[in-house]
Amino acid sequence: GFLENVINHEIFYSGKATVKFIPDHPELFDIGIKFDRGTKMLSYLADVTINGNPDVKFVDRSKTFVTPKIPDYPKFSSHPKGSKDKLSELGRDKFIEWLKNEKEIKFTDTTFRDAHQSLLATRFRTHDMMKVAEGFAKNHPNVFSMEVWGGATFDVSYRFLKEDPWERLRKLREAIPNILLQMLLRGSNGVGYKAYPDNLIIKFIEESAETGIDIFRIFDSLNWVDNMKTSIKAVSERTDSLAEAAICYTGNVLDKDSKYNLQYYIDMAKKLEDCGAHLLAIKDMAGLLRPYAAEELIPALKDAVDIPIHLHTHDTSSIQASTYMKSIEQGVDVVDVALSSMSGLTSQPNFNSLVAALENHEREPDFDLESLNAYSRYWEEVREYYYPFESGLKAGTAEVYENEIPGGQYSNLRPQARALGLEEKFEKVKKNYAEVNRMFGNIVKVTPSSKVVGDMALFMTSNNLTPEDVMEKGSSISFPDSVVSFFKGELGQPHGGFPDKISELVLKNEEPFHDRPNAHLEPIDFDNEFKEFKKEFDESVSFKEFLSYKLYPKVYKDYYEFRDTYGNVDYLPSTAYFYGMKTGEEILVTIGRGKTLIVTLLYISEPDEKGMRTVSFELNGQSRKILVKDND
Ligand code: 3PY
Ligand code: ZN
Repeated sequence: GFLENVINHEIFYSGKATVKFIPDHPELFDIGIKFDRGTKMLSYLADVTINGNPDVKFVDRSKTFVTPKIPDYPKFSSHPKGSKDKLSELGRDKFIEWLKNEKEIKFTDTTFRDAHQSLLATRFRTHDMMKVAEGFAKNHPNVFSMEVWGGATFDVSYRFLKEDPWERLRKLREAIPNILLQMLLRGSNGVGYKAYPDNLIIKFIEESAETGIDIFRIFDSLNWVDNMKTSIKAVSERTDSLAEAAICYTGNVLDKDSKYNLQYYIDMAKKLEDCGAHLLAIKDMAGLLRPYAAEELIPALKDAVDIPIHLHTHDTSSIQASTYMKSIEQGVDVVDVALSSMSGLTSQPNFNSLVAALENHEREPDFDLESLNAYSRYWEEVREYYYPFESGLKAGTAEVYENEIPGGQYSNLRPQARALGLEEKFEKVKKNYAEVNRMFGNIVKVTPSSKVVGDMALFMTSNNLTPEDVMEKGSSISFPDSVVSFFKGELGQPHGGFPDKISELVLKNEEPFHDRPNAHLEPIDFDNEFKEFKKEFDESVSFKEFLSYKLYPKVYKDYYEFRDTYGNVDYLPSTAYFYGMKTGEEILVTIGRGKTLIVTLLYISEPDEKGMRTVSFELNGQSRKILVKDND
């Protein structure tokens, strides 16, 4: 309001304001005044320096950071040709033929998506990716694809990083024009945790392809193919991108009594091929595909379908590199890996080490290991910025065969447990996770079905409930929302159906449905709703942002308000974004081509009687002062 306009006004703060200051400056009365970019940015820096970033629950004051070294690359020469060029040249069908005929094993690098989703609760910022994106693409054009988008990155960008994920994709596409960019799409659940109207999913796919996605990895959290068809069809009919349909792997395919046996995977693979998938993915989200199981599964699937096979796993057990070796021997076409320093444990197997392990192998890939190691070192140093988000898992664990917790969920489950005061009972939470899975009929567990199981496990742990308690007293238990929604059929139908008794206990008198959840949702009236959206926000918001709003109304609105107050924080270095600045510290903020701001934090005053502190900066040589309330 008025007072803020006065105190933040340059003239007022420079001490040059005279009695004529207010009458001479009518804009001070414009309480809707939009501060300029610089002031907004300084307001953010002042606020995060004084009050911290609300997303950072613990700050280690003794922590120091080194400046990550960006590997050299040819800045002025064009990108060498890569898989993206190949796809453009050959078109989809011939590209697929080419891939199947390649002897060399292909690698998808997940460093920009699943690796940090699974190790650091999805917190990597675009800023840190952009420093190496172009160089990596130029130095490593042999990468088959880079998984850079989708999964949890979409909402986490808005929610915690205050970044526009579309902008991330646009920038990455620009920096990486030669390598296929890949995203993870949760079928009818889009990049969300529930079903959305079909026409929203279709539009989302179109816009994603237009912004830069070449491969859509599409899965359903219950392996229910009906939930995947709309997406596969949309990719194949409305874009030039590749539809990679995924089978989520669960249990142990060697266990002949399991309902997820070899025949189950063969049948599903055939169905997906019939839907028009260009590639088949085996999505082993918890890292349960054991080496000798892969040795059976891969050739069986190669026999069953004609499309290339792309294998994805998480190294939670620490043995998954051997699963890859077995799979490579059995003719798998592509495997997912992450650069060394972002690999292992709940992330993907180690890219660099696999390259070394395959030296002189008949399927040896062609990578410069020294250069890969340099990129790994970059991420090793950058990873330090994200220390509050480390999962705490220190070594591989065979417990995962019992609890089957997906890698991406693991790094989130502990903070969730902590937030509920259950950190001491984390062992119990994991045990309950397995109990809930049994109670619910042994379902596929991956976002969002994994969230249902996780919510129930946390619920049982905090209420000290055993499975027997739940079965006995269930009629008087009010189950978590996600659990009720699951039993209603809102995520789709699990293989083998819902177990009767627990369904009745959860649903009480509600009727479940058995058809597609999306069939129960009103299609979106894009013309009218987009108009209304612009009215509510402002005329300049894009259609893509409207889609974001339809996927995550509250998250988008919060992000919009944040941006309105603080402007674009993407430009800030991650240290400043998460921890603010130290007195005397200078940072460079590049806000556009050739446009760099130099910001120095000069001093912070003691709080006045109202708790307000004055934070003094120098911005490109000019002194600027920001008043912030100290919330302590
Ligand atoms: C996601 O859906 O975000 C996943 O990574 C599932 O494995
Ligand atoms: Zn994964």
